[in-house]
Amino acid sequence: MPQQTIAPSVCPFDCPDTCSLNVVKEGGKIIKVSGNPQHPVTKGAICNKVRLLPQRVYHKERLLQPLRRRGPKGTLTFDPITWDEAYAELVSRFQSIIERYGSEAILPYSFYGNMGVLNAEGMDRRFFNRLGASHLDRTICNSAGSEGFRYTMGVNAGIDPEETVASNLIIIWGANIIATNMHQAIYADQARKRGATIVHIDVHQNRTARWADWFIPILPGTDAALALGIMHVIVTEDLVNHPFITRHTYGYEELVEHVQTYKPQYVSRITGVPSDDIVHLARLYGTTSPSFIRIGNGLQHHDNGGMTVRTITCLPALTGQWGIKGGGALKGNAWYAGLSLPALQRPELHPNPHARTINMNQLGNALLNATPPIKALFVYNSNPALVSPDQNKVREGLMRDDLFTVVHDLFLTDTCRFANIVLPATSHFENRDLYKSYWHLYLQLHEPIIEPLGESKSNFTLFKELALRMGFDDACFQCTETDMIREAMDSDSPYLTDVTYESLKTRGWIKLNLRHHPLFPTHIPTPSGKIEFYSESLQQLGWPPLPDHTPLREPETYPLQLVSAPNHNFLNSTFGNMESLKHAEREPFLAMHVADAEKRSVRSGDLVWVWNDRGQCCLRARVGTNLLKGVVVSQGLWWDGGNPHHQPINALTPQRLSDFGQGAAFFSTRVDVERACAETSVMQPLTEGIRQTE
Ligand SMILES: Nc1nc2c(c(=O)[nH]1)N[C@H]1C(S)=C(S)[C@@H](COP(=O)(O)OP(=O)(O)OC[C@H]3O[C@@H](n4cnc5c(=O)[nH]c(N)nc54)[C@H](O)[C@@H]3O)O[C@H]1N2
Ligand SMILES: Nc1nc2c(c(=O)[nH]1)N[C@H]1C(S)=C(S)[C@@H](COP(=O)(O)OP(=O)(O)OC[C@H]3O[C@@H](n4cnc5c(=O)[nH]c(N)nc54)[C@H](O)[C@@H]3O)O[C@H]1N2
Ligand code: SF4
Ligand SMILES: [Mo]
Repeated sequence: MPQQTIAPSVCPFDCPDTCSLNVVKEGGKIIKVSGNPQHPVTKGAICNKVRLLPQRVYHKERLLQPLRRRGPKGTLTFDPITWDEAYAELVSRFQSIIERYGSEAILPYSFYGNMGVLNAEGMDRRFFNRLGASHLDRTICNSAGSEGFRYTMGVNAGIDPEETVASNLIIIWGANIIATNMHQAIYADQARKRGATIVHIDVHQNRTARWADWFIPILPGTDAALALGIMHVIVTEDLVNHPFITRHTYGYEELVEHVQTYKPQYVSRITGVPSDDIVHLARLYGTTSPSFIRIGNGLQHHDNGGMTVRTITCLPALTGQWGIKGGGALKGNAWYAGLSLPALQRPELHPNPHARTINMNQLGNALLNATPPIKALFVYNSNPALVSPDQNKVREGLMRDDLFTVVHDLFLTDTCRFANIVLPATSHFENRDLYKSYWHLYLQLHEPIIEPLGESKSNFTLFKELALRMGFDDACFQCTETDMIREAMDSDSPYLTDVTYESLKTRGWIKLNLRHHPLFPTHIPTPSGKIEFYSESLQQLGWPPLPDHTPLREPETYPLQLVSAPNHNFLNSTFGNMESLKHAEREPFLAMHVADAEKRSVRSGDLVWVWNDRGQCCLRARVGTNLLKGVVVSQGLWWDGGNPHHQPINALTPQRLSDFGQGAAFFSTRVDVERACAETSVMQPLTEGIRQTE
């Protein structure tokens, strides 16, 4: 029997849990991936999709060599080329674009398809800074809510999730954690065994709703009103913690005055939540300690997402939760890692301090209308032809013949259909990297487990080699991965004291040291040094200084509100090409309320067109009562593989930006729905669409 070895690894995907993995190798190949039982958070449990990683790494469609476009854009007609040829073409195209249009005509487009610090935000940033490219504002995911949280707490950082086993009330608010943060659900289950109650507030009765003790369905974009209604009851019934408020908060008197109008009946009309439920929830929250709110990303993919998160973030202070084990809130914890971004990314290499910034949520407009025009787009760690809003604009832009597009990925994604050059990327198993989590508090080191497959290269290697080919002789392009990890860790963050590269290398992971500098509730980094119910910073910017509810901005031309959430078995669009996981999700669907379906003669199982001015999409109706009237929900970013009859779900979503943080407003979309004729087939990739040559 061939010898088996086990190597430690880290899950690289854009998921809060950042699990520690055990990888079994046999004959030099990875044959099994499981959760590391030793890791304090992972404790041996991982999701199904990552257990299937061996299938993804050795997938027959994995890209193994560079490709150059032969046929028209929109098709997957490519010829293989060598890396030398690919580099030569990139260098000559970039140089001639810079000569004719200036370096800002080149735009990187990336996100966190791989969360490794070096491969997601390291050597690439150095390269594009040195090149003088346009900056990309990477705001597609969490920027609105992070900024909202900051206005209340001074920083976007919450409690240690390991402590939530001690909570007696857990509110999962706008997060589908059974799918998107499974270890938070495991902690909540442990708390529940001790008697804790789990409440889930969402627009859709999804897996998390079915697992929770109490599911509260709500109309999209109205959660700030619900939070203000809870405050109204808590204040009126004097369930507040006065000593805490006096010592640690700013603006309580103004808040009390402000929430007078948010009476349960008024809030009920806005939110669709019955007033009895509002009162019950408020009393539960007002009388249970420690209580914990897990603030999800669903809340902030709205026009009013920043203010919504700011408003919810005010709740724990009212009952004095901060500082009690298991009390408080958590939206994201990436801030604690405190890595040195300037050392990693070297912003001073950029020749133009005033270079323009393009918001990634407005890629469509940028490709079509930016002046001076974007002439080259370099995509890596992302799949904009599925994930960016207003897809028809994005794709019209990507179809431009005068746009030179390079895509670096492991697979021929939908974005590759628009590429001039496609470059093969390694999987994270083939890389050395450093991982932080945006939820738990462990830094983890990753050593390569297998050699790069075929001719694939990591982002780190690609951008380092490309820099040398461009003639960039700066020392920072000579460094090794280990050098770069050390540079990133060389920071004065109090949470990194005692965390050295050597200690990480010996142990594999290290917990950030929160005890060295506890924030809550005594070191709140707001301007007032207190938790701010009243924010003068917001006032100076022309926003309401107090937490507030504002209606969504999408004109009411179309009657239904569409929320296009992620699904359980994909990770954004990653894994959308794996048959077993597609099979588990069955097909793209649209959940709709019976009343809305009856009005349109739609029955469960019918195909429906979902449309608005931006586009149209064909989905399978699932009719029921698991969401409120007037709301429709889809799940997953499905590959469309160039099927000319169908558009992806993001064909419907707007390029509008959220109130704070210039974030995406995916879920503030309005649509109408109509039964499709029987011959229409639901969006499914054409199988030939994912072959290398047609
Ligand atoms: N399995 C899986 N895991 C993932 C991902 C994935 O695609 N699949 N994606 C990863 C990424 S990048 C992220 S950002 C996170 C996201 O994970 P979460 O933080 O869970 O956020 P979302 O899944 O975007 O949305 C959460 C929920 O918000 C609900 N929602 C939408 N609008 C509203 C609203 O106005 N009010 C309320 N109360 N609820 C609303 C949606 O129905 C959805 O169930 O998950 C990560 N993990
Ligand atoms: N309608 C709607 N749209 C959404 C969302 C939603 O909920 N609804 N969610 C939004 C959110 S929160 C996010 S974060 C974005 C996510 O959007 P993206 O960041 O684009 O995420 P993915 O779709 O997973 O695409 C990541 C790509 O990176 C590739 N990749 C993985 N590792 C590497 C590597 O090491 N090197 C290179 N070069 N490539 C690699 C993967 O193969 C994959 O094709 O989508 C957003 N879009
Ligand atoms: S995707 Fe999330 S839950 Fe699954 S293994 Fe990775 S970090 Fe863990
Ligand atoms: Mo995200």
